[in-house]
Amino acid sequence: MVFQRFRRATVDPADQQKLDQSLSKTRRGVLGRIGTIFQANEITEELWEELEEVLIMGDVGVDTTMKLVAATRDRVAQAGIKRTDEAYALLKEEMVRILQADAPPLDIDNPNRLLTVVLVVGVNGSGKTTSIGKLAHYYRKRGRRVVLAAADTFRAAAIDQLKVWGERAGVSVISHMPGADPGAVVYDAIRASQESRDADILIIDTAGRLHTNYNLMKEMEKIRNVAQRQVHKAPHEVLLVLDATTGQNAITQASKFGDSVGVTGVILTKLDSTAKGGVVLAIADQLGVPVRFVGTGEKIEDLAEFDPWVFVESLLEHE
Ligand SMILES: Nc1nc2c(ncn2[C@@H]2O[C@H](COP(=O)(O)OP(=O)(O)O)[C@@H](O)[C@H]2O)c(=O)[nH]1
Ligand SMILES: [Mg+2]
Repeated sequence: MVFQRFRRATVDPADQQKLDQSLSKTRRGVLGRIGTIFQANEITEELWEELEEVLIMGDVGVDTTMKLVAATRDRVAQAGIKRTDEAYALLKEEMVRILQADAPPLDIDNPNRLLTVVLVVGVNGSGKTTSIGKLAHYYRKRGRRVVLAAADTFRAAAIDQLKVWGERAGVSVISHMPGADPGAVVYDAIRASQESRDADILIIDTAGRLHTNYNLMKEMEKIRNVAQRQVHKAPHEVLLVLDATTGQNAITQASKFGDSVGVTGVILTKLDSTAKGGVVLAIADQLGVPVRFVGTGEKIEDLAEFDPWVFVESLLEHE
């Protein structure tokens, strides 16, 4: 049995390379030992225990590790597999499955829709604004017309920061004064996208923290509602930005947003500066939504489309 070296045709080779490079720290960390574990001569109880230990230390998390190892062991037993290389191939397949390889494509490329609305949420410092700048550049390069909405009105600096990214990416930014109602910003941004600016993707930046007596989730719901009233089925994607360097805390961050904002996908940032890349598996598994993009650095082009096969191959099959 050979691991399928299948890659989705849609993934840009440049993206594959960026994803691969951003995993170098993770590869050099504990997860890099998985290959060695499977170089053993036979499949023993110790092999599975060692695998569990390495996965947990590699930020895959206890629950996801248990699930992954149990699924692999079951398949090994059912198929009567005796060779470690064959068991290794099954582990990779199970990893790809956990990474939601069968998820439908990102709902941003629908040619029949006039305006696609993407809401970006996450805690402060996770990399929302930076990722939005990168996304604007990414889609613009692909011939799309992008507009950004500065709905993080909590801090003046946040609005300015988005404007800087808008300039870099060559797209317009719709903003109000600091402290303005984010719903009103979104309302204006949608109108501007539909009318004068003739855009086909609107990406909304949001706050990660508010005054203590104000509910962030309520605000997100309000933004959702404004979008929904103006554009059929908007927001079409709600992307949660998570910081990979926080490891398992990323899961806790995510649970704060919970179901209330209806997250449809994850942008995992700072994969380049952490050995905790194993958290990708925990995120996809625990949140039940696919990782769509990864941040691979601080520059505008440092964004890669996430692909489960490329991830697993890069993590485990590197020469
Ligand atoms: N190395 C690295 N740094 C990143 C990445 N994404 C964001 N950052 C940095 O993370 C910090 C916070 O980003 P920002 O976009 O302001 O986060 P926000 O508060 O969620 O909007 C900035 O210093 C960014 O340069 C990434 O993919 N890799
Ligand atoms: Mg920001």
